[in-house]
Amino acid sequence: MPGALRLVLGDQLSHSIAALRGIDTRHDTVLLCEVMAEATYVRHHQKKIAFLFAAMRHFAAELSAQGIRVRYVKLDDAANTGSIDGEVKRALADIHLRQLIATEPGEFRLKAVMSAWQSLDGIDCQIREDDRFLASHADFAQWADGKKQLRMEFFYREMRRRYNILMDADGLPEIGAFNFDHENRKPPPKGLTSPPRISHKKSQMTRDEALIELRHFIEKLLPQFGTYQDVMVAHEAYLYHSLLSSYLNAGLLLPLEICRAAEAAYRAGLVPIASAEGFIRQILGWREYVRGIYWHKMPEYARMNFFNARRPLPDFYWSGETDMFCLAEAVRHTREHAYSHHIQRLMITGNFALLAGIDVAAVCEWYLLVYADAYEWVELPNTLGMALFADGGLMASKPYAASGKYIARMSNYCRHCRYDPKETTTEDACPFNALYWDFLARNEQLLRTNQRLFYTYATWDKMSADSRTAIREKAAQFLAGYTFAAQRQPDK
Ligand code: FAD
Ligand code: DLZ
Ligand code: SF4
Repeated sequence: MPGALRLVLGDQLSHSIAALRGIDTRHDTVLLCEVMAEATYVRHHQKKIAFLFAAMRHFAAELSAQGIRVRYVKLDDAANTGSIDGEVKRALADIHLRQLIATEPGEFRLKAVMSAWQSLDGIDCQIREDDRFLASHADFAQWADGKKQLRMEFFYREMRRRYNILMDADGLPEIGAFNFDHENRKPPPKGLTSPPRISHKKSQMTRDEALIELRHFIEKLLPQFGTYQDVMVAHEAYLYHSLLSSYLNAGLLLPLEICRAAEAAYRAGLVPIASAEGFIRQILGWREYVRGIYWHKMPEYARMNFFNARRPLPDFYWSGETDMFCLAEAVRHTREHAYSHHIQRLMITGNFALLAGIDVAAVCEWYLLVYADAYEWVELPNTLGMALFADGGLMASKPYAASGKYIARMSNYCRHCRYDPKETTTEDACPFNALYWDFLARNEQLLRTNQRLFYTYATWDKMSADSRTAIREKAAQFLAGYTFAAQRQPDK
Protein backbone atom coordinates (compact mmCIF):
# COMPACT_ATOMS: atom_id res chain seq x y z
CA MET A 1 0.00 0.00 0.00
CA PRO A 2 1.29 3.55 -0.64
CA GLY A 3 1.84 5.76 2.36
CA ALA A 4 4.09 5.92 5.37
CA LEU A 5 3.87 4.94 9.00
CA ARG A 6 4.85 7.99 11.03
CA LEU A 7 5.87 7.23 14.61
CA VAL A 8 5.35 9.77 17.40
CA LEU A 9 6.85 8.83 20.78
CA GLY A 10 5.44 9.90 24.13
CA ASP A 11 7.93 12.76 24.48
CA GLN A 12 7.43 13.97 20.90
CA LEU A 13 3.96 15.49 21.28
CA SER A 14 4.66 18.56 19.12
CA HIS A 15 2.65 19.29 15.99
CA SER A 16 5.87 20.52 14.41
CA ILE A 17 7.75 17.28 15.20
CA ALA A 18 10.03 16.19 12.35
CA ALA A 19 8.25 12.86 11.76
CA LEU A 20 4.99 14.64 10.85
CA ARG A 21 6.52 17.05 8.40
CA GLY A 22 5.22 16.63 4.85
CA ILE A 23 2.48 14.25 5.92
CA ASP A 24 0.19 12.89 3.20
CA THR A 25 -3.14 12.74 4.97
CA ARG A 26 -4.68 10.50 2.33
CA HIS A 27 -2.19 7.68 2.69
CA ASP A 28 -0.11 8.06 5.84
CA THR A 29 -0.86 6.72 9.31
CA VAL A 30 0.49 8.16 12.53
CA LEU A 31 1.35 5.64 15.24
CA LEU A 32 1.25 6.40 18.95
CA CYS A 33 1.54 3.51 21.36
CA GLU A 34 1.34 3.05 25.09
CA VAL A 35 3.70 0.20 25.83
CA MET A 36 4.78 -1.70 28.92
CA ALA A 37 8.50 -1.53 28.07
CA GLU A 38 8.50 2.30 28.22
CA ALA A 39 6.26 2.41 31.26
CA THR A 40 8.47 0.00 33.22
CA TYR A 41 12.12 0.42 32.16
CA VAL A 42 12.23 2.34 35.40
CA ARG A 43 9.33 2.54 37.83
CA HIS A 44 8.28 6.06 36.81
CA HIS A 45 6.24 8.13 39.22
CA GLN A 46 2.52 7.41 38.71
CA LYS A 47 1.90 11.10 38.01
CA LYS A 48 4.36 11.00 35.12
CA ILE A 49 2.67 8.02 33.48
CA ALA A 50 -0.83 9.46 33.99
CA PHE A 51 0.28 12.80 32.55
CA LEU A 52 2.06 11.31 29.55
CA PHE A 53 -0.65 8.85 28.55
CA ALA A 54 -3.30 11.58 28.88
CA ALA A 55 -1.19 13.96 26.80
CA MET A 56 -0.61 11.25 24.18
CA ARG A 57 -4.36 10.57 23.92
CA HIS A 58 -5.19 14.27 23.58
CA PHE A 59 -2.48 14.69 20.97
CA ALA A 60 -3.86 11.75 18.97
CA ALA A 61 -7.35 13.30 19.17
CA GLU A 62 -5.98 16.62 17.86
CA LEU A 63 -4.36 14.87 14.90
CA SER A 64 -7.59 13.00 14.13
CA ALA A 65 -9.49 16.29 14.25
CA GLN A 66 -7.14 17.56 11.53
CA GLY A 67 -8.14 14.65 9.31
CA ILE A 68 -4.99 12.63 9.97
CA ARG A 69 -5.34 8.85 10.27
CA VAL A 70 -4.07 7.76 13.69
CA ARG A 71 -3.38 4.30 15.00
CA TYR A 72 -3.47 4.66 18.79
CA VAL A 73 -2.52 1.57 20.76
CA LYS A 74 -3.64 1.56 24.40
CA LEU A 75 -1.67 -0.19 27.12
CA ASP A 76 -4.41 -2.79 27.64
CA ASP A 77 -5.14 -3.49 23.96
CA ALA A 78 -5.15 -7.28 23.66
CA ALA A 79 -2.71 -7.37 20.72
CA ASN A 80 -0.25 -4.86 22.24
CA THR A 81 3.22 -6.41 21.95
CA GLY A 82 4.51 -4.31 24.86
CA SER A 83 7.35 -2.48 23.11
CA ILE A 84 7.79 0.32 20.59
CA ASP A 85 9.77 -2.00 18.36
CA GLY A 86 6.98 -4.58 18.45
CA GLU A 87 4.26 -2.00 17.80
CA VAL A 88 6.07 -0.48 14.83
CA LYS A 89 6.57 -3.89 13.24
CA ARG A 90 2.98 -4.94 13.98
CA ALA A 91 1.62 -1.72 12.44
CA LEU A 92 3.79 -2.03 9.31
CA ALA A 93 2.56 -5.60 8.83
CA ASP A 94 -1.13 -4.87 9.64
CA ILE A 95 -1.42 -1.86 7.32
CA HIS A 96 0.99 -3.22 4.70
CA LEU A 97 3.09 -0.06 4.67
CA ARG A 98 6.56 0.04 3.18
CA GLN A 99 7.76 3.37 4.50
CA LEU A 100 8.55 4.30 8.10
CA ILE A 101 9.29 7.84 9.28
CA ALA A 102 10.35 8.57 12.86
CA THR A 103 12.10 11.28 14.86
CA GLU A 104 15.26 10.25 16.69
CA PRO A 105 14.65 9.28 20.34
CA GLY A 106 15.55 11.42 23.34
CA GLU A 107 17.07 8.48 25.19
CA PHE A 108 20.12 6.55 24.15
CA ARG A 109 18.68 3.11 24.94
CA LEU A 110 16.22 3.42 22.00
CA LYS A 111 18.82 4.48 19.46
CA ALA A 112 19.96 0.96 18.55
CA VAL A 113 16.37 -0.32 18.36
CA MET A 114 15.42 2.46 15.96
CA SER A 115 18.59 2.23 13.87
CA ALA A 116 17.81 -1.44 13.28
CA TRP A 117 14.60 -0.41 11.48
CA GLN A 118 16.82 0.93 8.73
CA SER A 119 17.76 -2.66 7.84
CA LEU A 120 14.20 -4.03 7.89
CA ASP A 121 13.52 -6.02 4.75
CA GLY A 122 11.49 -4.09 2.19
CA ILE A 123 11.03 -1.03 4.42
CA ASP A 124 12.28 2.43 3.54
CA CYS A 125 13.04 3.96 6.93
CA GLN A 126 13.90 7.58 7.71
CA ILE A 127 14.99 8.61 11.21
CA ARG A 128 14.85 12.39 11.29
CA GLU A 129 16.77 14.68 13.60
CA ASP A 130 14.80 16.15 16.52
CA ASP A 131 15.04 19.82 15.58
CA ARG A 132 12.95 21.04 18.51
CA PHE A 133 16.31 21.26 20.27
CA LEU A 134 18.24 24.41 19.56
CA ALA A 135 21.68 22.84 19.24
CA SER A 136 21.94 19.82 16.96
CA HIS A 137 24.29 16.93 17.77
CA ALA A 138 26.64 18.22 15.06
CA ASP A 139 26.54 21.78 16.48
CA PHE A 140 27.40 20.52 19.93
CA ALA A 141 30.15 18.21 18.73
CA GLN A 142 31.68 21.05 16.72
CA TRP A 143 31.64 23.30 19.78
CA ALA A 144 32.92 20.61 22.19
CA ASP A 145 35.56 18.87 20.08
CA GLY A 146 39.11 19.68 21.06
CA LYS A 147 38.09 21.36 24.33
CA LYS A 148 39.64 19.90 27.48
CA GLN A 149 36.86 21.25 29.67
CA LEU A 150 33.33 22.10 28.67
CA ARG A 151 31.71 25.08 30.35
CA MET A 152 28.06 25.92 30.02
CA GLU A 153 28.67 29.67 30.12
CA PHE A 154 30.63 29.69 26.85
CA PHE A 155 28.18 27.39 25.12
CA TYR A 156 25.33 29.64 26.31
CA ARG A 157 26.97 32.77 24.91
CA GLU A 158 27.16 31.13 21.49
CA MET A 159 23.51 30.16 21.70
CA ARG A 160 22.55 33.73 22.63
CA ARG A 161 24.39 35.02 19.59
CA ARG A 162 23.11 32.34 17.24
CA TYR A 163 19.45 32.87 18.16
CA ASN A 164 19.88 36.61 18.70
CA ILE A 165 18.19 36.43 22.10
CA LEU A 166 18.74 39.28 24.54
CA MET A 167 21.28 40.87 22.20
CA ASP A 168 21.36 44.56 21.34
CA ALA A 169 21.49 46.21 17.94
CA ASP A 170 25.31 46.08 17.93
CA GLY A 171 25.30 42.34 18.51
CA LEU A 172 26.37 42.74 22.14
CA PRO A 173 24.60 41.20 25.13
CA GLU A 174 21.72 43.28 26.42
CA ILE A 175 22.80 45.69 29.21
CA GLY A 176 26.41 44.70 28.58
CA ALA A 177 26.49 41.27 30.24
CA PHE A 178 25.62 37.73 29.28
CA ASN A 179 24.99 36.65 32.82
CA PHE A 180 23.25 38.23 35.82
CA ASP A 181 23.70 35.23 38.10
CA HIS A 182 25.14 37.34 40.92
CA GLU A 183 21.70 38.96 41.27
CA ASN A 184 20.04 35.56 41.60
CA ARG A 185 21.68 34.41 44.80
CA LYS A 186 19.71 36.31 47.40
CA PRO A 187 18.51 34.56 50.55
CA PRO A 188 14.76 34.33 51.12
CA PRO A 189 13.11 37.30 52.87
CA LYS A 190 10.99 36.49 55.93
CA GLY A 191 7.46 35.38 55.10
CA LEU A 192 8.11 34.49 51.43
CA THR A 193 5.34 32.24 50.13
CA SER A 194 4.47 30.73 46.74
CA PRO A 195 2.16 33.00 44.75
CA PRO A 196 -1.15 31.54 43.53
CA ARG A 197 -0.82 29.76 40.22
CA ILE A 198 -2.87 28.19 37.53
CA SER A 199 -2.40 24.50 37.56
CA HIS A 200 -4.28 22.26 35.22
CA LYS A 201 -4.89 18.68 36.12
CA LYS A 202 -1.96 16.84 34.60
CA SER A 203 -4.38 14.15 33.45
CA GLN A 204 -6.02 16.67 31.08
CA MET A 205 -2.96 18.24 29.60
CA THR A 206 -2.98 19.62 26.10
CA ARG A 207 -0.79 22.18 24.40
CA ASP A 208 -3.52 24.84 24.84
CA GLU A 209 -3.45 24.37 28.61
CA ALA A 210 0.34 24.30 28.68
CA LEU A 211 0.26 27.66 26.83
CA ILE A 212 -2.09 29.10 29.47
CA GLU A 213 0.37 28.04 32.19
CA LEU A 214 3.25 29.54 30.21
CA ARG A 215 1.44 32.90 29.86
CA HIS A 216 0.53 32.95 33.53
CA PHE A 217 4.15 32.27 34.47
CA ILE A 218 5.52 34.97 32.17
CA GLU A 219 3.06 37.61 33.39
CA LYS A 220 2.81 36.88 37.09
CA LEU A 221 5.90 34.98 38.18
CA LEU A 222 8.79 35.68 35.84
CA PRO A 223 9.34 39.22 37.17
CA GLN A 224 10.45 37.72 40.51
CA PHE A 225 11.99 34.51 39.12
CA GLY A 226 15.54 35.84 39.18
CA THR A 227 15.37 37.20 42.71
CA TYR A 228 14.12 33.95 44.22
CA GLN A 229 15.70 31.44 41.85
CA ASP A 230 18.02 29.88 44.43
CA VAL A 231 15.98 30.15 47.62
CA MET A 232 14.30 27.37 49.57
CA VAL A 233 11.37 27.93 51.92
CA ALA A 234 9.76 25.43 54.29
CA HIS A 235 6.37 24.10 53.09
CA GLU A 236 6.67 25.96 49.76
CA ALA A 237 7.29 23.54 46.93
CA TYR A 238 7.03 25.88 43.94
CA LEU A 239 7.92 29.47 44.85
CA TYR A 240 8.58 31.38 41.60
CA HIS A 241 9.64 28.42 39.45
CA SER A 242 7.85 27.89 36.16
CA LEU A 243 6.80 24.20 36.54
CA LEU A 244 7.10 23.95 32.77
CA SER A 245 9.64 21.14 32.50
CA SER A 246 7.11 18.27 32.14
CA TYR A 247 5.32 20.04 29.27
CA LEU A 248 8.54 21.06 27.62
CA ASN A 249 10.09 17.60 27.84
CA ALA A 250 6.95 15.94 26.46
CA GLY A 251 6.81 18.40 23.54
CA LEU A 252 3.67 20.37 24.50
CA LEU A 253 5.79 23.52 24.63
CA LEU A 254 8.86 24.34 22.57
CA PRO A 255 12.09 25.76 24.00
CA LEU A 256 12.38 28.60 21.51
CA GLU A 257 8.84 29.87 22.02
CA ILE A 258 9.40 29.96 25.80
CA CYS A 259 12.66 31.92 25.41
CA ARG A 260 11.04 34.34 22.95
CA ALA A 261 8.08 34.88 25.33
CA ALA A 262 10.47 35.73 28.19
CA GLU A 263 12.49 38.03 25.96
CA ALA A 264 9.32 39.81 24.73
CA ALA A 265 8.22 40.40 28.34
CA TYR A 266 11.62 41.96 29.06
CA ARG A 267 11.45 44.16 25.94
CA ALA A 268 7.95 45.29 26.95
CA GLY A 269 9.39 46.48 30.26
CA LEU A 270 7.43 43.91 32.28
CA VAL A 271 10.33 41.82 33.51
CA PRO A 272 13.77 42.88 34.78
CA ILE A 273 16.81 41.72 32.82
CA ALA A 274 18.10 39.51 35.68
CA SER A 275 14.87 37.49 35.67
CA ALA A 276 14.52 37.23 31.90
CA GLU A 277 18.19 36.36 31.44
CA GLY A 278 18.24 33.92 34.40
CA PHE A 279 15.22 32.07 33.03
CA ILE A 280 16.38 32.02 29.40
CA ARG A 281 19.79 30.73 30.56
CA GLN A 282 18.10 27.66 32.04
CA ILE A 283 16.46 26.73 28.75
CA LEU A 284 18.75 28.07 26.03
CA GLY A 285 21.84 27.32 28.11
CA TRP A 286 21.54 24.50 30.64
CA ARG A 287 18.88 22.41 28.93
CA GLU A 288 20.65 22.38 25.58
CA TYR A 289 24.05 21.94 27.20
CA VAL A 290 23.08 18.85 29.20
CA ARG A 291 21.43 17.30 26.16
CA GLY A 292 24.58 17.98 24.15
CA ILE A 293 26.79 16.33 26.77
CA TYR A 294 24.49 13.34 27.05
CA TRP A 295 24.56 12.49 23.34
CA HIS A 296 28.23 13.42 22.99
CA LYS A 297 29.36 11.14 25.80
CA MET A 298 26.93 8.22 25.91
CA PRO A 299 27.12 5.31 26.56
CA GLU A 300 30.38 5.63 28.62
CA TYR A 301 28.91 8.60 30.49
CA ALA A 302 26.37 6.48 32.39
CA ARG A 303 29.16 4.32 33.84
CA MET A 304 31.34 7.11 35.23
CA ASN A 305 32.00 7.19 38.97
CA PHE A 306 34.92 9.54 39.64
CA PHE A 307 34.91 9.17 43.44
CA ASN A 308 34.09 5.46 43.32
CA ALA A 309 31.00 6.18 45.41
CA ARG A 310 29.36 2.90 46.43
CA ARG A 311 27.27 3.46 49.57
CA PRO A 312 23.65 2.30 49.14
CA LEU A 313 20.90 4.90 48.92
CA PRO A 314 19.51 5.79 52.35
CA ASP A 315 15.99 4.66 53.15
CA PHE A 316 14.87 8.23 53.72
CA TYR A 317 15.14 9.05 50.00
CA TRP A 318 11.96 7.00 49.68
CA SER A 319 10.24 7.59 53.02
CA GLY A 320 11.32 11.13 53.88
CA GLU A 321 11.80 9.89 57.43
CA THR A 322 14.83 11.74 58.71
CA ASP A 323 15.49 14.38 61.34
CA MET A 324 17.31 16.45 58.74
CA PHE A 325 14.53 18.86 57.89
CA CYS A 326 15.94 19.95 54.53
CA LEU A 327 16.06 16.37 53.25
CA ALA A 328 12.68 15.45 54.72
CA GLU A 329 11.17 18.50 53.04
CA ALA A 330 12.76 17.83 49.63
CA VAL A 331 11.59 14.21 49.69
CA ARG A 332 8.12 15.28 50.87
CA HIS A 333 7.74 17.66 47.91
CA THR A 334 9.06 15.01 45.56
CA ARG A 335 6.62 12.36 46.77
CA GLU A 336 3.62 14.69 46.79
CA HIS A 337 4.16 16.52 43.52
CA ALA A 338 6.64 14.40 41.52
CA TYR A 339 8.50 17.73 41.59
CA SER A 340 11.06 19.61 43.59
CA HIS A 341 12.79 22.69 42.35
CA HIS A 342 16.33 22.90 41.05
CA ILE A 343 18.09 24.00 44.22
CA GLN A 344 16.44 21.24 46.25
CA ARG A 345 17.54 18.67 43.64
CA LEU A 346 21.08 20.03 43.45
CA MET A 347 21.89 21.33 46.92
CA ILE A 348 19.79 19.09 49.19
CA THR A 349 19.23 15.58 47.81
CA GLY A 350 22.13 15.86 45.33
CA ASN A 351 24.54 17.46 47.77
CA PHE A 352 23.83 14.90 50.49
CA ALA A 353 24.39 12.02 48.03
CA LEU A 354 27.68 13.60 46.91
CA LEU A 355 28.97 14.20 50.44
CA ALA A 356 27.92 10.79 51.74
CA GLY A 357 29.38 8.96 48.72
CA ILE A 358 26.13 7.32 47.63
CA ASP A 359 26.34 4.93 44.70
CA VAL A 360 26.09 6.93 41.47
CA ALA A 361 23.85 4.50 39.58
CA ALA A 362 21.45 4.26 42.54
CA VAL A 363 21.16 8.04 42.80
CA CYS A 364 20.62 8.41 39.04
CA GLU A 365 17.91 5.78 39.14
CA TRP A 366 16.20 7.57 42.02
CA TYR A 367 16.06 10.86 40.09
CA LEU A 368 14.76 9.13 36.98
CA LEU A 369 12.05 7.45 38.98
CA VAL A 370 10.66 10.16 41.20
CA TYR A 371 10.17 13.22 38.95
CA ALA A 372 7.43 13.85 36.40
CA ASP A 373 9.90 15.66 34.11
CA ALA A 374 12.55 12.91 34.24
CA TYR A 375 14.05 11.66 30.97
CA GLU A 376 17.51 10.22 30.92
CA TRP A 377 18.97 12.77 28.48
CA VAL A 378 18.34 15.57 30.97
CA GLU A 379 18.38 13.66 34.25
CA LEU A 380 21.71 11.86 33.80
CA PRO A 381 24.07 14.81 33.15
CA ASN A 382 22.35 16.80 35.88
CA THR A 383 22.66 14.01 38.44
CA LEU A 384 25.86 12.25 37.47
CA GLY A 385 27.70 15.33 36.21
CA MET A 386 26.35 18.32 38.02
CA ALA A 387 25.19 16.98 41.40
CA LEU A 388 27.63 14.09 41.91
CA PHE A 389 30.69 15.27 39.93
CA ALA A 390 30.99 11.64 38.85
CA ASP A 391 32.29 12.70 35.42
CA GLY A 392 35.35 14.18 37.13
CA GLY A 393 34.61 17.76 36.07
CA LEU A 394 33.43 17.49 32.49
CA MET A 395 30.27 19.44 33.28
CA ALA A 396 31.18 21.50 36.30
CA SER A 397 34.45 23.14 37.27
CA LYS A 398 34.16 21.98 40.89
CA PRO A 399 31.82 19.77 42.90
CA TYR A 400 28.63 21.47 44.10
CA ALA A 401 29.51 20.40 47.64
CA ALA A 402 28.11 22.56 50.42
CA SER A 403 27.91 22.48 54.18
CA GLY A 404 24.88 23.25 56.35
CA LYS A 405 25.93 26.90 56.37
CA TYR A 406 24.99 27.27 52.71
CA ILE A 407 21.59 25.67 53.35
CA ALA A 408 21.05 27.92 56.38
CA ARG A 409 21.82 30.99 54.25
CA MET A 410 19.63 30.08 51.28
CA SER A 411 16.62 28.66 53.16
CA ASN A 412 14.64 28.87 56.37
CA TYR A 413 14.83 25.09 56.80
CA CYS A 414 17.28 25.10 59.68
CA ARG A 415 14.83 26.96 61.91
CA HIS A 416 12.57 23.91 61.69
CA CYS A 417 15.35 21.41 62.27
CA ARG A 418 16.62 19.69 65.40
CA TYR A 419 20.20 20.17 64.19
CA ASP A 420 22.31 23.32 64.43
CA PRO A 421 23.95 24.48 61.17
CA LYS A 422 26.59 26.47 63.11
CA GLU A 423 27.92 23.35 64.84
CA THR A 424 30.13 20.65 63.34
CA THR A 425 31.03 18.08 65.99
CA THR A 426 28.64 18.64 68.92
CA GLU A 427 25.74 16.33 69.71
CA ASP A 428 23.22 18.44 67.78
CA ALA A 429 25.60 19.52 64.97
CA CYS A 430 24.19 19.66 61.44
CA PRO A 431 25.34 16.43 59.70
CA PHE A 432 26.11 18.34 56.47
CA ASN A 433 29.03 20.11 58.18
CA ALA A 434 31.07 17.07 59.18
CA LEU A 435 30.09 15.31 55.94
CA TYR A 436 31.32 18.28 53.91
CA TRP A 437 34.81 18.23 55.40
CA ASP A 438 34.91 14.45 55.41
CA PHE A 439 34.11 14.45 51.67
CA LEU A 440 36.97 16.87 50.98
CA ALA A 441 39.40 14.92 53.14
CA ARG A 442 38.34 11.56 51.73
CA ASN A 443 38.80 12.76 48.15
CA GLU A 444 41.81 14.96 48.75
CA GLN A 445 43.95 13.21 46.15
CA LEU A 446 41.38 13.85 43.46
CA LEU A 447 40.42 17.39 44.42
CA ARG A 448 43.32 19.25 45.98
CA THR A 449 44.76 20.29 42.65
CA ASN A 450 41.48 21.98 41.69
CA GLN A 451 42.26 25.72 41.80
CA ARG A 452 38.69 26.57 42.74
CA LEU A 453 39.13 24.57 45.97
CA PHE A 454 42.39 26.22 46.95
CA TYR A 455 40.91 28.30 49.79
CA THR A 456 38.71 25.45 50.97
CA TYR A 457 41.70 23.16 51.43
CA ALA A 458 43.63 26.05 52.98
CA THR A 459 40.88 26.28 55.65
CA TRP A 460 41.05 22.52 56.22
CA ASP A 461 44.84 22.71 56.54
CA LYS A 462 44.56 25.42 59.18
CA MET A 463 42.43 23.25 61.46
CA SER A 464 44.21 21.42 64.24
CA ALA A 465 44.84 17.70 63.84
CA ASP A 466 42.43 17.07 66.73
CA SER A 467 39.65 19.05 65.06
CA ARG A 468 40.14 17.22 61.80
CA THR A 469 40.02 13.86 63.57
CA ALA A 470 36.89 14.87 65.49
CA ILE A 471 35.16 15.95 62.26
CA ARG A 472 35.98 12.74 60.47
CA GLU A 473 34.83 10.66 63.44
CA LYS A 474 31.58 12.61 63.56
CA ALA A 475 30.97 11.94 59.87
CA ALA A 476 31.73 8.22 60.27
CA GLN A 477 29.47 8.02 63.31
CA PHE A 478 26.64 9.73 61.43
CA LEU A 479 26.92 7.50 58.37
CA ALA A 480 27.07 4.35 60.51
CA GLY A 481 23.82 5.39 62.23
CA TYR A 482 21.69 5.48 59.09
CA THR A 483 19.72 2.74 57.42
CA PHE A 484 20.93 2.30 53.90
CA ALA A 485 18.45 0.30 51.91
CA ALA A 486 19.58 -1.77 48.98
CA GLN A 487 17.48 -0.27 46.17
CA ARG A 488 14.16 -0.18 48.00
CA GLN A 489 11.55 1.54 45.88
CA PRO A 490 8.37 3.22 47.03
CA ASP A 491 5.11 1.31 47.33
CA LYS A 492 2.75 2.63 44.70
P1 FAD B 1 12.48 26.44 36.34
O1 FAD B 1 13.31 26.70 37.52
O2 FAD B 1 11.28 27.28 36.16
O3 FAD B 1 13.41 26.56 35.05
C1 FAD B 1 12.87 26.76 33.74
C2 FAD B 1 13.21 25.63 32.81
O4 FAD B 1 14.60 25.59 32.57
C3 FAD B 1 12.85 24.24 33.29
O5 FAD B 1 11.50 23.93 33.02
C4 FAD B 1 13.82 23.36 32.50
O6 FAD B 1 13.29 23.02 31.24
C5 FAD B 1 15.02 24.26 32.30
N1 FAD B 1 16.10 23.92 33.24
C6 FAD B 1 16.39 24.52 34.40
N2 FAD B 1 17.51 24.00 34.94
C7 FAD B 1 17.90 23.02 34.10
C8 FAD B 1 18.97 22.09 34.10
N3 FAD B 1 19.89 22.07 35.07
N4 FAD B 1 19.04 21.20 33.10
C9 FAD B 1 18.14 21.20 32.10
N5 FAD B 1 17.10 22.05 32.03
C10 FAD B 1 17.00 22.95 33.02
N6 FAD B 1 15.21 18.68 34.61
C11 FAD B 1 14.38 17.96 33.84
O7 FAD B 1 13.67 18.52 33.00
N7 FAD B 1 14.31 16.61 33.98
C12 FAD B 1 15.06 15.93 34.89
O8 FAD B 1 14.98 14.72 34.98
C13 FAD B 1 15.94 16.69 35.72
N8 FAD B 1 16.70 16.07 36.66
C14 FAD B 1 17.54 16.82 37.44
C15 FAD B 1 18.34 16.17 38.38
C16 FAD B 1 19.21 16.90 39.18
C17 FAD B 1 20.09 16.22 40.16
C18 FAD B 1 19.26 18.30 39.03
C19 FAD B 1 20.20 19.10 39.87
C20 FAD B 1 18.47 18.95 38.11
C21 FAD B 1 17.61 18.22 37.30
N9 FAD B 1 16.81 18.85 36.33
C22 FAD B 1 15.98 18.09 35.55
C23 FAD B 1 16.93 20.30 36.08
C24 FAD B 1 15.97 21.19 36.88
O9 FAD B 1 16.06 20.88 38.24
C25 FAD B 1 14.53 21.05 36.40
O10 FAD B 1 14.48 21.27 35.02
C26 FAD B 1 13.63 22.06 37.07
O11 FAD B 1 13.67 21.90 38.46
C27 FAD B 1 12.20 21.91 36.56
O12 FAD B 1 11.34 22.77 37.25
P2 FAD B 1 10.77 24.09 36.59
O13 FAD B 1 10.13 23.77 35.29
O14 FAD B 1 9.91 24.74 37.63
O15 FAD B 1 12.09 24.90 36.33
C1 DLZ C 1 8.19 7.90 29.48
C2 DLZ C 1 7.29 7.15 28.56
C3 DLZ C 1 6.35 6.27 29.09
C4 DLZ C 1 6.16 6.09 30.55
N1 DLZ C 1 5.55 5.56 28.29
C5 DLZ C 1 5.64 5.70 26.94
C6 DLZ C 1 4.82 4.93 26.06
O1 DLZ C 1 4.04 4.09 26.48
N2 DLZ C 1 4.96 5.14 24.74
C7 DLZ C 1 5.84 6.03 24.22
O2 DLZ C 1 5.89 6.20 23.01
N3 DLZ C 1 6.63 6.75 25.04
C8 DLZ C 1 6.55 6.61 26.37
N4 DLZ C 1 7.37 7.32 27.20
C9 DLZ C 1 8.34 8.23 26.59
C10 DLZ C 1 9.49 7.41 26.06
O3 DLZ C 1 10.14 6.75 27.12
C11 DLZ C 1 10.43 8.30 25.29
O4 DLZ C 1 9.80 8.64 24.10
C12 DLZ C 1 11.73 7.60 24.99
O5 DLZ C 1 12.45 7.54 26.17
C13 DLZ C 1 12.55 8.32 23.93
O6 DLZ C 1 12.98 9.54 24.38
FE1 SF4 D 1 19.51 20.57 56.91
FE2 SF4 D 1 21.48 20.90 58.68
FE3 SF4 D 1 19.75 22.86 58.25
FE4 SF4 D 1 18.98 20.65 59.50
S1 SF4 D 1 20.47 22.13 60.22
S2 SF4 D 1 17.86 21.71 57.87
S3 SF4 D 1 20.19 19.10 58.47
S4 SF4 D 1 21.18 22.04 56.77
